Amino acid sequence: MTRAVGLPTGRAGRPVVMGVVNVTPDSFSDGGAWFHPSDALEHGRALLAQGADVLDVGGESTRPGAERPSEAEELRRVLPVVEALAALGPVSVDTMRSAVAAAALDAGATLVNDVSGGLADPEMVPLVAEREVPLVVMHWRGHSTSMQSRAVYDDVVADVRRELAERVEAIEAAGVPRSRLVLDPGFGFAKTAAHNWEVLRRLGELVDLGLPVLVGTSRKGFLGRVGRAAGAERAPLERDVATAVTTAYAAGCGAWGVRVHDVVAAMDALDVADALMADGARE
Ligand code: PMM
Repeated sequence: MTRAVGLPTGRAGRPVVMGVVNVTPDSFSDGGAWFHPSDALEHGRALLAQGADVLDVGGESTRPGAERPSEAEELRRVLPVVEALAALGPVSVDTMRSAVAAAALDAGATLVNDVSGGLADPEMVPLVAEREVPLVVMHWRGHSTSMQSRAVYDDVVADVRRELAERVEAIEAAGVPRSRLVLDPGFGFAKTAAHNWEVLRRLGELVDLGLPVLVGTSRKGFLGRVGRAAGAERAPLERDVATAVTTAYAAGCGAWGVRVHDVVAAMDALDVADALMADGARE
C-alpha cells in the first residue's frame, strides 16, 4: 500500500522538472534507447543527478498511430524500472491502465500520469482516490491510433479548458480532491501543429483555471517543423533547444511543471526564466 504524499515541488520555487524515462521500443522521441531495464535505470539516475525533481516512467508509446502493448508487456517493461528508480527519487508512472498504476504504486511510484485523464480505464480514478496519490489529468480525445482525426476544435484553448474542467469535476465527484490534480493540455494529442502553438501561446488561460499545469512539449513534432521547410524538419533528438525555449516560456506563464527529455537544457532554461522574472537586476 502506498503512502499518501503531496505533489512534488520544484527547486527554490521553480517549476517541477519531470524527466522522461521511456521504457519503450517505439517512442517517437527516444524510441528504444532505454528499453532495457538497466539502461532505463542508468538514464533515470543521470536525470536525477542533472536536477530532475521527478522521473516519469512509461511503457506505452503514445505517438500518433502507435499500437498499444498488452497489459502484461507494459507491466514487464515498467515495474523493474519503477522499483529501482523509486529507491533513488520520486517516480511517477505514465500509464492509462489502472492495473499498471496499482502495481507501480506498490513498487514505489508516488504519482500517476494518465494521458487519458482517467478516460481510458474506468478503474483509474477509483484507484487514485483509494491510494490518495496525485494524478496528472491530460487533455485526451482517444487512443493514438485515432487521435489525429479528432483534432477538430471551435477554439482549441476554450475547448481544451472546458474539457479539462469537466474532467476535474468528474474526478472530484469520484473522490479525488482537486488539491491532488495537475492539468496538462496534452501537446500533440489530438492537436495539429497550429493547435499546439495556439495552446502554448495562450497557456495563461489554462493556468487561470487555478490548478497546477504541466507542460509536455518536449521534442514534439511542432517544434521540429517550426521555421523549417517540408522535408527539412528537425529530428526528435535535435529539438532540445526548441524545447528549452518553450520551457522558459512555460515558466514565465506560471506552469507548475515541465515534462522533458533533456533535463540539463531544462535547468538552464529555468535559470534564464528565473533571472528574467526576478525583481531587480542581477549580476
Ligand atoms: N507526452 C507523451 C507521453 N506522456 N504525459 C503528459 N502528462 N504530457 C505529455 O505531453 C506527454 C505525456 C509523449 O511523449 P514521449 O513519447 O516523449 O514520452
